[in-house]
Amino acid sequence: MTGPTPASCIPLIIRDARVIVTCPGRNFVTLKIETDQGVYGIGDATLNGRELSVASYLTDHVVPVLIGRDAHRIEDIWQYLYRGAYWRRGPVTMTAIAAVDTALWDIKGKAAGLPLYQLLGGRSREGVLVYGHANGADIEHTVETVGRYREAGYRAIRAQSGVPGVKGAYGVGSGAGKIYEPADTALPQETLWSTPAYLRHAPKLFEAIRVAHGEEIELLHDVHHRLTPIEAARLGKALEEYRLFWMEDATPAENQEAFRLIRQHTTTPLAVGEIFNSIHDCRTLIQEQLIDFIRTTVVHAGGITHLRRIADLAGLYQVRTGSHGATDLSPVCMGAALHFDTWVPNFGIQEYMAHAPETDEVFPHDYRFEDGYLKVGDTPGHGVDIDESLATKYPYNPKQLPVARLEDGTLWNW
Ligand code: CS2
Ligand code: MG
Repeated sequence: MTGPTPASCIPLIIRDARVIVTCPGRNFVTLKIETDQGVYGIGDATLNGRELSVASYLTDHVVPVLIGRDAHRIEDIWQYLYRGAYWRRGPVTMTAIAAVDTALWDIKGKAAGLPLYQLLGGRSREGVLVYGHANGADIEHTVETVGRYREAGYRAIRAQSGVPGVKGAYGVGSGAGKIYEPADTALPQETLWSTPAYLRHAPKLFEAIRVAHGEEIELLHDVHHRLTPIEAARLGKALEEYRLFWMEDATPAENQEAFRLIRQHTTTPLAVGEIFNSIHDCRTLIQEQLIDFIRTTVVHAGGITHLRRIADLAGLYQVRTGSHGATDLSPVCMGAALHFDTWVPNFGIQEYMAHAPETDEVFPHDYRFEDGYLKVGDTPGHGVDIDESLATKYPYNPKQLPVARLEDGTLWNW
């Protein structure tokens, strides 16, 4: 039986794609894809501190092969950019692919008149549980900041505090929405790290938070790759009585097997994955159930199309999602992530740091915070746009992520 082709199946030919680099508070790279029917989509392509590499990868190598293709063919275009490039994986390539993929899902949603979560399989929950960042110069300050997040309605809070004697320890910087890692300096800032001081300090921080705020609030902590596996095991054990929701990036995870050792020693839940860009980075971690939460995100792990594959693998092993959502991921990534989170069956939690007001103005969006949850709107696509003329008012401003050194000068994991 044949009949007229439904409007939503008519090919949407890509006639233009361009990269927009802007710095409304911090640097963001956005890909905008336009079709011959006037429908357009946008995708986040921001790789903090390496922004221009992705911009060039897109402009020089991806945009030329997109023109003339049917924007509806998301899977085929994904495979074309991944397999077709021969050089697979890596943060630059996968961020570029993610930007295309996110923009194409946005276009498909707009063409169908449906919000993205509907295309993925519909709503699995009413709201997306998020955690905010309580950073403090010392324990007292962090305890106070946790209180402010509770008052604002957060049900889950990540707590970090300065470590006595360790100047510039990770995660302790300026307030909400501000840039807290990159600096305007020509060379990266050199920060100090002392594992013994940190290991003495961290359990005291969580003891003080539980005493002040009770048992109900969910607490998270980011170790930011700073420990060896046996040190991570020790910290996990020491934190067990404070019942963390998770301990994040306890040790670098290039060697996935390292987590076997941590896992043997502690029941503190483990989260990993913000710097992963492919399912192969987390295969062992997931299949051996060495982690509880996988933190890969839309922008750095190949877009919705690839993130879905990672989440499905994780689901087989009761590993839940917990996507990265720091302010260096643009509102475009956040919007797409929230649609994903609204659908994904094995959802865990979503990281959320409010963006600076000027960022929100450049990227108008329809998601909103309510009572500890983020909620997506029903705008077709992912619900985030870019104000291109406003974006031009904030030119690119090169910034550097810091590095860390031990007290004797040895370069360490940041
Ligand atoms: C962090 C990030 O949010 C997190 O968990 O680890 O802030 C990370 O340092 C930045 O996103 C790096 O770009
Ligand atoms: Mg982290």
